[in-house]
Amino acid sequence: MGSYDPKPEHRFTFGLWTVGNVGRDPFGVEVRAPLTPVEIVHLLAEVGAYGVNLHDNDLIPIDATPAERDRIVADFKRALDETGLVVPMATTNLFTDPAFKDGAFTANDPKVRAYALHKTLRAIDLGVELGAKVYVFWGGREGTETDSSKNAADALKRFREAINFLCEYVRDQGYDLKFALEAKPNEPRSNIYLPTTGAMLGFIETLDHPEMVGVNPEVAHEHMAGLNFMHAVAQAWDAGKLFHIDLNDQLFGRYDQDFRFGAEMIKQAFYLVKFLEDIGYDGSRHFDAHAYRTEGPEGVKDFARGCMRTYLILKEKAARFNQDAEIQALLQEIHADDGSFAWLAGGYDREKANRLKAETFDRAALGGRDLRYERLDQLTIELLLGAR
Ligand code: GCO
Ligand code: MN
Ligand code: MN
Repeated sequence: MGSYDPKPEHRFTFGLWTVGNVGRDPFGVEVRAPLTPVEIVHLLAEVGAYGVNLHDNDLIPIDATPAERDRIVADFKRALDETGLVVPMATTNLFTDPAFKDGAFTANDPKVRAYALHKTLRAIDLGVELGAKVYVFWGGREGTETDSSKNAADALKRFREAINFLCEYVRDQGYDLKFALEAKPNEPRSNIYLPTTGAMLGFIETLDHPEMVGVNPEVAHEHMAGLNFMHAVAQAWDAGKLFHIDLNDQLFGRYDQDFRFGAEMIKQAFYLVKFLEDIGYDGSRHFDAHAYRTEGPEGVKDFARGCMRTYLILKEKAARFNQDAEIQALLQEIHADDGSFAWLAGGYDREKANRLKAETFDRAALGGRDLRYERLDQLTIELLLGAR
């Protein structure tokens, strides 16, 4: 058994807004005292994180003067130097201020759209100044309650124009920065545009610089839509677009929970970690979650340590799965191939099509094969439960 101690090479990161969450919800006020960004950096260093991510306004209040901004950034950089923490990702808060109540890049008011671009240009500068290499776009309010208010195709066009503009800005500045689009189906809007990672992947191909833009899939967001998160991640990886990932947990059909990674759907979390480790994903493992509202300062640390520890335990389980003789023998049997159709590989040609049409298939034999997936799944469960 491993030590499960987080190390920099594990690339565990947290947002300022995650461990800094004060426990406000639609029904209740804050239950925890706010921490300053500098305090959060020290907390994350204490629990063993590698990096800290931020929205512009997690660090700099929206109404700060230029002098206040410079002092805050200097203090923050000093805390990073003292602790060795890095800032791999940055993003823009385009959802808290009432100016964004109808969205940001897709808002009906052109002045709001211009303000959203203005705010994002400045936030990109800040992110780059702090060393970020990935810039996330989560369109929390890019949507509708009533579809009478906005044409959905116009909204997509506006969103595309904004991302194109920002890509050109990054190129013009010579920044080493990639964009990662984060989908969410609802909350805080009733309907958010581009609601799933798959939708984002389709949208990216319509941009002027698709090579600069990937996705930031989040466990909770795909679960809110009742989808298999690992499958979404696999599609993003297959497309070369897995630029970042938001880890947390969420039951299907509930409110936006943002629970500790692996807190609820442990089997799904296992397949996800196994996938990321098997493919050698080398980006941040970012926890976009927060402690239960019942917790105080110690509970917040329990939460943060728990996210990383569960990831590492599941990583060890994935290695055991890959080494388990019985599981591997079953998989070999399941994936057995007598090579009789090897000639079909390598794409289409007319001769292959004709040969295939002339083949006869023993459907009874195909359907009669026992697949042993029950046994395989039970072995997986026993491995997860520590019984093997
Ligand atoms: C949410 C989102 C956000 C974003 C964050 C970074 O459900 O609120 O997951 O936490 O990830 O704004 O873009
Ligand atoms: Mn979320
Ligand atoms: Mn997120």
